[in-house]
Amino acid sequence: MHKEMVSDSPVIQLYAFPDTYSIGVHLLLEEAAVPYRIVNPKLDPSQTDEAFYRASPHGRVPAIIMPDGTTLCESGAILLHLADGFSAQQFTVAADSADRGRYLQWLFYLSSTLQPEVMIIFHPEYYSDDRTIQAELTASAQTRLRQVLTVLEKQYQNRSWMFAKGPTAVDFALANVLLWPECFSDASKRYPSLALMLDAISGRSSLKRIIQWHRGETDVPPQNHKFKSLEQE
Ligand SMILES: N[C@@H](CCC(=O)N[C@@H](CS)C(=O)NCC(=O)O)C(=O)O
Repeated sequence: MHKEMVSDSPVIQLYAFPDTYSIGVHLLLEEAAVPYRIVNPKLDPSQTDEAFYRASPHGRVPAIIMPDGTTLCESGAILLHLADGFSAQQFTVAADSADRGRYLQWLFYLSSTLQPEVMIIFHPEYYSDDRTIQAELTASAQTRLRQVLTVLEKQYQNRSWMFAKGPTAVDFALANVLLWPECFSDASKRYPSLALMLDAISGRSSLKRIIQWHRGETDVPPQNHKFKSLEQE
């Protein structure tokens, strides 16, 4: 985490673009009903958007600037940090819980084992210029993605949330990827628990607006709304 300057915003600023790894963080902020605002960063090689590159040295979204000026990037770290910081601790597995290690394990699994396969599926051209090889890379990444989803499916044990206590950062991070048809279309029969979790998140009236924006179905980025919590619906 990085703290260099005091933010001029009294609310959390979320650097985001639609339909990216910003989705999970955006959903969590909305669900936690904390004030936030969406900022679209300027991505360019000369890094003219200094505030953004301070928050995200690798130049990727999501990143956040907290009201006290603290910055953070990497969706998993942001989700963990935010969820830990919310006073009710509703969306995290507390540090003194017996489940904390398992919670961290699956958050890291999503970043280090799931995300590389997703990257190949969306951008095989990063790995080879040859279209035949690109097709092979995509097919093999899809095979490995199915293996990852099978492992995750077992963790849910026919529940909507990975942890019995309710939705946590892990569910929001995973829902981000499952919302991409390239990763999860027609998969609900094979992964019924993951589909249950995705339905529980995407069926929420409050969160539907967020998902619509990420899908390009509305131009207005939803921000700073307050809604009932998942538990109340
Ligand atoms: N491991 C990162 C991945 C973030 C990422 O790849 N973001 C993409 C959008 S989905 C991005 O900002 N790409 C812009 C670029 O690479 O120029 C995370 O979980 O936050």
